[in-house]
Amino acid sequence: MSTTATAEKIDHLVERVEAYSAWRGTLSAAVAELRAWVRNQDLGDTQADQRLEHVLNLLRDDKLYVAFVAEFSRGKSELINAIFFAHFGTRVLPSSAGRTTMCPTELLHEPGTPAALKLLPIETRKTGTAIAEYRNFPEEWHTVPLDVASAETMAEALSHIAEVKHVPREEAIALGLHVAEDETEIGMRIAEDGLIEIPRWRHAVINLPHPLLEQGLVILDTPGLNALGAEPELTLNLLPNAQAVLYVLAADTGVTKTDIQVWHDHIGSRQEAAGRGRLVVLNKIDGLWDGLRAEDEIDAEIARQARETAETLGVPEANVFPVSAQKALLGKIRNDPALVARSRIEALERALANELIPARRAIVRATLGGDMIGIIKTLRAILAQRLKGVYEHMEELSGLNGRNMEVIDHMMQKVRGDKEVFERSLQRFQATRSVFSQLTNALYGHLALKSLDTVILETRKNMTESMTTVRLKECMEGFFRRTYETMEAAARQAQEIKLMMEGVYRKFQEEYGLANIKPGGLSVARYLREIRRLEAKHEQYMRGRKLVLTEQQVLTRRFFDSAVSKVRAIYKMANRDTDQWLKNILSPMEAQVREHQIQLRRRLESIKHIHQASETLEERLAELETTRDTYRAQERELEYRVDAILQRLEEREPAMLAEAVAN
Ligand SMILES: Nc1nc2c(ncn2[C@@H]2O[C@H](COP(=O)(O)OP(=O)(O)OP(=O)(O)O)[C@@H](O)[C@H]2O)c(=O)[nH]1
Ligand SMILES: [Mg+2]
Repeated sequence: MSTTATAEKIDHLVERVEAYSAWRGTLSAAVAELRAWVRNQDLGDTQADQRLEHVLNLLRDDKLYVAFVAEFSRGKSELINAIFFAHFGTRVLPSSAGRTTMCPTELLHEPGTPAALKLLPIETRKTGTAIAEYRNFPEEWHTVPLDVASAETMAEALSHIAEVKHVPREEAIALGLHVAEDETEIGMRIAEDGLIEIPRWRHAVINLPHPLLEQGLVILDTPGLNALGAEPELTLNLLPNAQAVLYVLAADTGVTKTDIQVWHDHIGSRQEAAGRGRLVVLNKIDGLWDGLRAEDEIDAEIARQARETAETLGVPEANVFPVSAQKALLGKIRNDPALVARSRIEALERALANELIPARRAIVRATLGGDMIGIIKTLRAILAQRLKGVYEHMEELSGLNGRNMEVIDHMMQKVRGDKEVFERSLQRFQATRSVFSQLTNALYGHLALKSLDTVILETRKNMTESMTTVRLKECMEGFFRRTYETMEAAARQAQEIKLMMEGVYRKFQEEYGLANIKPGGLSVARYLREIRRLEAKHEQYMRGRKLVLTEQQVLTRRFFDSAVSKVRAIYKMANRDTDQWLKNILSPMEAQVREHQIQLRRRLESIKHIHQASETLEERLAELETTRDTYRAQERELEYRVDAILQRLEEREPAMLAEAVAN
């Protein structure tokens, strides 16, 4: 990239994303080292190892999502070109008057795979399978190779995103697309040939080597309202998960009725809109540069429009960014800093970086922090227990000094006795394990996908048979209610498991002085929140609506494509989290029990040796001292490594720090 003032500013976003991934990189290097060290020192168990691997996977798969949402022709694609792809020296994503982008388009980089455009045919909507699932089936996608060296051929290849096709009305309905009856209505349009114009593709993925995408940035371009409303996965999945959503308006059209509708459907309530990561872009301000008005008049006009936009949408004025995407692109391509400055794109780019990166760091910090602390606690407990064992044994042996054989004999009896007692309580522990597995079976029973599928089938049957909108609503409500109920039942069951395990832990602690570990709980709050959000979305959609029969069919379809498949995904997630939770709840116990057993055996061994006079007391004590020193060194090293990871995790972003100092 060039070193002009413009390019430096463009690099600002690149640099911040790079700094973020460098942070993530060192973090994962430190975790990987810890893992290797733990293995090497024979410190952890397979559980600790798996948990560390889990942390590493989280770090590796970490992504930053930025989505662009607007009514058609507001300049989303142009804005993406200007912010991210100006260095290609041309317009990469198709952008033109009228509807252009016809399907949601993700721009990302998959390491080790050639640049390509992948397109999922619109017909796949008939299968009721979510886009997310199709990602695992490459053969379902139409693939067009991309030649990144040639901007022209690339732009040509990408023009597929704008493709449409004409189909009979029944076909459009069968695809679950809503057909607009007249100009005022939102939906697929009737083309000149009397057929319905629909998008040719359901979803597009552009795999591209690019400095930002390589660092894990994913950009989501969406089509304007009509095509957008058709794909529930966007509303329910892709947009809510985005760290930043840029909502684009155009200065020449102002805030229209359909703009407002997009805002409500996809950005949602005022509360959500005022929250983090939601930026409003007032595009096409170059339309005001008419060459007649003075510069300060133009600025005043832009300021007025920005203020009004903020008022209309109920967002702080500071969240509204007037820009000219087209002039920004042009200025960057021509290397014209004055034009870039006038386009005001830089303020938006800075805001984007500010929304994106600190938020992402916070998420990584929160998810990882919890995991790491759990792992560290287990490792600390193991070490503490080993040390305790050594000290006790040393004390025991020191007590033997100068004693006669009889005393040693007695001592051996005692250790044998201890071992037997412990083994008996292990049997008791095994017995509790069978209770434990009964309880966990019940827990899995609540969360079983099979039972959910039965509910889904029933709901589908009832919805298909229902004749009225009211009845349809009842079916939907019933579905959500049943999912809440099972989630709540699962939570109760998990609580019971937790209480039982607490009892077991307490007992082992009291009787054998094992570390006092308090198992964490399994929270279903997250799933409930997600399901509630889904229900709210559907309620909002249904509010006050009376549907004719064909619309009811479309709605039923939509409901199954979106809400139901999302609920299923939530259940899957709950099952995975439960697996993890159950492992975590048992593993410290198992690790400690194993340690304790090993120590008892060691004690017995060394007393036996002294008894048989095959080793002197002094030799044995010296050996124990060495072992003690090793454990202490391990303890120090563990703390040192853990500190390094936790400190890294807590680190603030350099750019934010610089900004805080400057202000
Ligand atoms: N004057 C001016 N025109 C712009 C600007 N940004 C975009 N345009 C034009 O507006 C038209 C629509 O831009 P797109 O980028 O295709 O808009 P979009 O929001 O992606 O639209 P869809 O893909 O149809 O949803 C194109 O002709 C652009 O050249 C701008 O800042 N100023
Ligand atoms: Mg577009």
